[in-house]
Amino acid sequence: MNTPARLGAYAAGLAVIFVAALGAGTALGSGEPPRATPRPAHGHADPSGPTGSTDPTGSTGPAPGHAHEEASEVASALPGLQISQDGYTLVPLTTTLTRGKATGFRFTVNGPDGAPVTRYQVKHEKELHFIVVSRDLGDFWHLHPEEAGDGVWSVPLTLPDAGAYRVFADFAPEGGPGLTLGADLFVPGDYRPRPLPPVDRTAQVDGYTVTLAGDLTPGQVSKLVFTVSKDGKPVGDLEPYLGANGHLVAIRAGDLAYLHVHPEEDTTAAGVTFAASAPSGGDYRLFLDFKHGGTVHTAAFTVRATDTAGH
Ligand SMILES: [Cu+2]
Repeated sequence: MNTPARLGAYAAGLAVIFVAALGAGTALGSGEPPRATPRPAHGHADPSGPTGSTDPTGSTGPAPGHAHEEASEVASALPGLQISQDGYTLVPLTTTLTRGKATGFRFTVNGPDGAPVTRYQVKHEKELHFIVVSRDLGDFWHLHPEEAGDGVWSVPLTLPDAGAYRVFADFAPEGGPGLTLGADLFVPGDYRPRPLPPVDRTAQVDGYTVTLAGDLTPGQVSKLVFTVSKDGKPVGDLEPYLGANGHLVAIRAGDLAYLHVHPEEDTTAAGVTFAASAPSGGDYRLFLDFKHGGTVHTAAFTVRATDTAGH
């Protein structure tokens, strides 16, 4: 193998860990081969997973027309860090918003031919998932823009504070790879970044208490189990949201690498289980969306991935 090819293979290997780990959770011991776009073994649970989006495998290998860029191939192993990948580019029509002002935020995803993509695969009930976080990870929104035609996506967006924000478009074009592309937005004003909240296994949101069991371990798949309770009792009737009992996005502190995680099948009525790993040690902010009482709630946790495996 020449050097670029080896780098590509290395990246693909990383990608496998990432996908198996953070992907839909099936991969525990499945020994799936790396090039599993579209989704591996995960059968019906959600063949669609925007996990597809965390699935860089389609891109890290010798994707046509990209094999010459070994550096970008390696970088593409971590979703969300790039504004353009595999010929697809996220194009915000605005990047500066006014603090506190409702905006019809619009963007396109331009394809290899330079034109906006108009045809997408449905993943987790949607063609495109749009995540917005403040770069200090203090704010999080999981939105579903509408494609108004001509490939222009639009979503109401109000950014409450000055600062820098990261947006992620998580999608798979028809016939193309699952991708998560990221771009920065800015809100002028007096910026007061907040420190990352401390590591905590319990989160309070809207009167619910959500507890987390399990650890994020670099390079190793393990289970994260979230249990939702209210007034001291487990909530026994979580409602389906995006085709599952819950939806988890994990973002690495420091560079906002993006992991879109989906539940395992041993999810129970009061909780949700995910199979997860981390691409590295360090702190991650986990945002769990769950639906109850007809409303989607988001519980957020800071989790530290530490390498306990001695490698
Ligand atoms: Cu979504």
